Amino acid sequence: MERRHGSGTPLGEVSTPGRVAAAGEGISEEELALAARNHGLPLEALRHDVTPPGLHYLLTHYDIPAVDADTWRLTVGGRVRTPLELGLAELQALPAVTHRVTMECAGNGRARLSPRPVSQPWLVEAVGTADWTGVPLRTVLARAGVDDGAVEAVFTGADHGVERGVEQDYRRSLPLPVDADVLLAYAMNGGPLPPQHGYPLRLVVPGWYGMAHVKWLRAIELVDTPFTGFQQAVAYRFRQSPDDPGEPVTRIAPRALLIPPGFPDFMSRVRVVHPGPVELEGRAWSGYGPVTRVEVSADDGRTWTDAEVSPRGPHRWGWQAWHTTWTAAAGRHTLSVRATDADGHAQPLEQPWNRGGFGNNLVQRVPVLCRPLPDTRQ
Ligand SMILES: Nc1nc2c(c(=O)[nH]1)N[C@H]1C(S)=C(S)[C@@H](COP(=O)(O)O)O[C@H]1N2
Ligand SMILES: [Mo]
Repeated sequence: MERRHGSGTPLGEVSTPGRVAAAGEGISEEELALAARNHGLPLEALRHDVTPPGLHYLLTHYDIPAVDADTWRLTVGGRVRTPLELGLAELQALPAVTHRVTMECAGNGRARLSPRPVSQPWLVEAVGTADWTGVPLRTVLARAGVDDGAVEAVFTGADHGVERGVEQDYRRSLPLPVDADVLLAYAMNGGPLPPQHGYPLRLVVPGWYGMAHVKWLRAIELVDTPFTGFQQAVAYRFRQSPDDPGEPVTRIAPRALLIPPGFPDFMSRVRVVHPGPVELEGRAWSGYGPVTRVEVSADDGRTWTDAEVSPRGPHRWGWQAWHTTWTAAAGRHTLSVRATDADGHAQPLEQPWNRGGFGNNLVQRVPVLCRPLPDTRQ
């Protein structure tokens, strides 16, 4: 029988299957527990070009592992000519690069799907932008000398858990050759990686959804057949049914987000503005290329006007700012925003559904109440 509101999973019953919520089923205590650990970006923090420490979204499947950087080593093995074992100081002695990268969880938007896939219940806030510093993965692979037969690199984190009955280290692969901008990052925004973001080393795969950016990286293995581990072949696939092999989740679909204007009502978080011009601004990004168009609607998607979009500038993988002015009239409104990228990918008004709730880039809708200037100030 499917357990709906379970708290206190009996010992031995840790093979919680992937499932979809029943019609009208609320967020369970288990989903709430995940949401309390894995926080999103407060949307007002979209105002920062680089997300300040602590405001970047966070997603950790298991526990943040205890890693002692003095004894920690990165091993590079499998189909290589020279297996390597590198300490942090050795990695830091190699030529470093910094990339500004917007990272987004593949499950962002999941809680808005109907029926709702039961997992970390993101609305739209699972995103952040950081300056990641480290060594290009290619530099380290070149040192190890990749065998001709190698087709993928498999990345293993130091964290361990059980997921749908499968006990595992968090592990993901990338096809070879890897993009030049893929990084082994040991610094975030100029400082050491915080524990929750992968200290002492993580993979950064610009343009790809978060699951590819393996945190607490401890091993890289070159393999001659495609990796079929849980996070690759079972999780993170666009499937319609449990037995559908599905397509792998890879690059970030375009999305624009609006910094909710005005001020919020505490409980509902409905925005309140006063009549007159209201500056609307936010960020937009896509893992396929620059965002070329951002449109805003103040009538729940019936009519759209173009916003001004900043060019991407030197940061190929970072989000772009956009802004426009809206003249608010008294009453209730729904603001929406949508992005289109240079490849022609755009955000849907009706989201195609998939079982894992991945890549849901449905347009954001922000209810706004425009009320006359207040009669009382508390
Ligand atoms: N080792 C390890 N790496 C991981 C994860 C994890 O649970 N373990 N979560 C992944 C997922 S699903 C996402 S969205 C990103 C989140 O990165 P952040 O917490 O630094 O924002 O890390 C990815 N890398
Ligand atoms: Mo994620």
